[in-house]
Amino acid sequence: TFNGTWKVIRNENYEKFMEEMGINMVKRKLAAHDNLKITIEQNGDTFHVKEGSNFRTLEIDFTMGVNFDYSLADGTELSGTWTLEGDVLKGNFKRKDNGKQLLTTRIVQGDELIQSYNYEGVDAKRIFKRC
Ligand code: MYR
Repeated sequence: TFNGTWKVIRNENYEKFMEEMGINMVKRKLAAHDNLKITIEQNGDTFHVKEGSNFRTLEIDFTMGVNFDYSLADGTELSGTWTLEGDVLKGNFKRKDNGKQLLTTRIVQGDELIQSYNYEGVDAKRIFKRC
């Protein structure tokens, strides 16, 4: 279900979320239009994700339930896990700089992939369509 290439088509409350994350206004404006594209390849418990945006391209491998490190485009470092619960990918990450939790989920609904984010009580979504 998650497999394929997805491009972001809209955001919900993402600027507020980034503000809560401490990202300055100039970066927020750029990040809201980052043309994020992700390619997901799932093989059982392991995932290979290619990420491309106006900021960078990178590739990550992770296994369900196994801790890994990930850096945001602004350099903020996270560490945590993805787990699959039913049809929902649940990400439980922590910022390394302040120990605060960042929760995220991915779900495929129809022809959309919806990624939700929660940080310090602020929720946001990014909605992707297949390329
Ligand atoms: C992946 O599966 O794409 C790699 C791991 C993603 C980790 C968590 C993503 C949280 C992204 C938060 C964006 C915050 C921007 C302020």
